Amino acid sequence: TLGVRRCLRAISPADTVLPLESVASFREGDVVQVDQELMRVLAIDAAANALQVERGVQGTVPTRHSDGAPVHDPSNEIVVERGVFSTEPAPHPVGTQVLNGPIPPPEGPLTGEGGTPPCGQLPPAAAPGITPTLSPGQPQIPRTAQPIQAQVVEPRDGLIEVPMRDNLFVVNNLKVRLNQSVNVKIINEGQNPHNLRLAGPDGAWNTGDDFAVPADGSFVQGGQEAVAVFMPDQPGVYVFRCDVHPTTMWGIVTVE
Ligand SMILES: [Cu+2]
Repeated sequence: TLGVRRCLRAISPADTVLPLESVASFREGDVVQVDQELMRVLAIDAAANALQVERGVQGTVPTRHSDGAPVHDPSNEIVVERGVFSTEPAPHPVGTQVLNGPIPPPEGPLTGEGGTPPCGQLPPAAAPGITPTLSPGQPQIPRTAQPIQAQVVEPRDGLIEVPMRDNLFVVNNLKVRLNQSVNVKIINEGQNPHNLRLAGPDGAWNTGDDFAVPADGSFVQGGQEAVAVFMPDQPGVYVFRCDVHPTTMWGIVTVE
């Protein structure tokens, strides 16, 4: 290890002078370590390359040290055995971080959602998509929901088509004209049952102002489709979801 100097002769417990290869890296007042013993440097004899030391400081005990024992300043140097735990000694560039492992896990949940990624994992990527400004009182889109797409889908010839898979709306940013009825067709391309429900202007699910496809509140089985007529009579930005998958399948309808 760089900076470690070796004793040039064996040191008895009573010795207070350490003859070294070099004293260049030591200063008066340093606490140095030799084996398990700590010593305080009282004076430095540069001409003789020797340290005058107080033995057995900081609760350690003066002991015998063999010829060649390493002397180092534990405040900024460590003596290491290289290549332990079946690893190989390797060169390390200047600036390499030296960690005192194992690294304890961070506080809190290990899901990564709170900004603290689990060991070895990157934080979750920011979800693509937009953050819509919903009309007041609309249900909050859960964090687990599919992203709201930037791509806006409008009716063609009075029909808006919403394909669905397991478990997402293939398009989920819809836009319709105020006071203009539109056929909303959901096409279940998946295996699971799905539907599409707006909470409506009151923001509450399963109330009289809901709009749902199928309109009778049932679900569309895999491979099936359903249509209902939507008559938007209040402008705003409304959420919709699938009642079967209320944590993931969400979208918005803008009425203007
Ligand atoms: Cu669903």
